[in-house]
Amino acid sequence: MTNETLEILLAAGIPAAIVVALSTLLVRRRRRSDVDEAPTALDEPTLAPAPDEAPATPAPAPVEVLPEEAEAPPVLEVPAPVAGRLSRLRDRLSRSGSPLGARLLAVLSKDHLTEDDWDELEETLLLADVGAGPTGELIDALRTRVRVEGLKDPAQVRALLREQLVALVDPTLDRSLHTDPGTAADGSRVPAVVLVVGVNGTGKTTTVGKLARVLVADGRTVVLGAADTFRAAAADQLQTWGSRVGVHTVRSDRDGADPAAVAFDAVRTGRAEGTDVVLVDTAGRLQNKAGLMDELGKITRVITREAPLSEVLLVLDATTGQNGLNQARVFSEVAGVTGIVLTKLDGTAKGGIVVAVQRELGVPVKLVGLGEGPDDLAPFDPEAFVDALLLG
Ligand SMILES: Nc1nc2c(ncn2[C@@H]2O[C@H](COP(=O)(O)OP(=O)(O)O)[C@@H](O)[C@H]2O)c(=O)[nH]1
Ligand SMILES: [Mg+2]
Repeated sequence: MTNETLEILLAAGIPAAIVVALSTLLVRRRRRSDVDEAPTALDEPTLAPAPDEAPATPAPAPVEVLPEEAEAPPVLEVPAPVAGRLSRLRDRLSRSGSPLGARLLAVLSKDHLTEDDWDELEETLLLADVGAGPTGELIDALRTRVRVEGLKDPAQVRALLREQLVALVDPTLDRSLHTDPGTAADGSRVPAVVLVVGVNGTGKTTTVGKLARVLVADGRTVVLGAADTFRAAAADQLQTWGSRVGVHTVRSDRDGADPAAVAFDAVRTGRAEGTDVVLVDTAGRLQNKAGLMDELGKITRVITREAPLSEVLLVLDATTGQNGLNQARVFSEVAGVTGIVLTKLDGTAKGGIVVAVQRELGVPVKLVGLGEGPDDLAPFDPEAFVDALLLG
């Protein structure tokens, strides 16, 4: 029950006690509908309406009298802590073939490095999607250091390679995710708004779901916006993620609704409810640049009428290499990307894409996807990443 309704009822002479009783009852009913709608597994999306669309009258009561516990809020999952998640990458990389770092180390550990060895190092870096420019820089730096200092024991080789790879990934970039609520022009509090964009299938919805969990674990309140209105299944998928951690999804009840309208609704809901963060999931149809520009442009325009955008995260599938980079370029030109989420890093031995994409777009990788599990999203950290590449 909103304050406005409360005022109207009070003005109509309805005693405050009755109003309060009524609103308590409504809150209870809403909780009950949450319980009923909570799906049990990821692959069992619910078609039930979002809690806010729940009918004012509850469904007919079951014959059996529900025990008192049925009134309790749904059992929510407790997301795993975020710290240390990137270390899981090590195991996953070792499962996906010989990782970049191990191959580099094998060559560098030779007693005497020939020109062929340097060529092999260069080739290894290029094959791992590091990109021509950064590869050249790394080879030059390594050659200089090897010439000046010589390389004696394996620990020294490893330390040198680690240092050079960390420098290449660039530890100076600001990788923090901006999710603090802000202030509107009129001085009122507005939620942080995170818009998630990228090509279809890269892992946007999954990332929004995982990110919601991270934020909830951090004590934030979150609203999800299902602005991929192309398929109802997309909104179901998002809603399922949200409901597992008690997060509400704003969605449209029909396919093909205006994504900008849903995004706007989500942000307005977040603002009205005093939510900390609104995460907006989008469709990734890359029909053509003009169409994409129209759609994303409209979404950003309507969102910023309610609250400024805190982050525009571009989701990129690490397994798609150069092709992914080309797509990323289009999105970054259209959407003003502030951070990259590199997904499916568990499925590739080519960690070099981190370097290439940052150089290409001039935007830091902020998060990485390490698997399909609900807590397989980690904040990106150059040192932990390089350590995973070097397997120890
Ligand atoms: N292995 C792996 N799979 C992922 C990761 N992120 C997403 N996926 C999978 O990629 C597929 C597409 O994800 P989805 O979020 O629906 O992509 P969207 O179309 O961009 O929203 C799903 O099967 C996800 O489980 C990841 O980090 N690792
Ligand atoms: Mg999706």
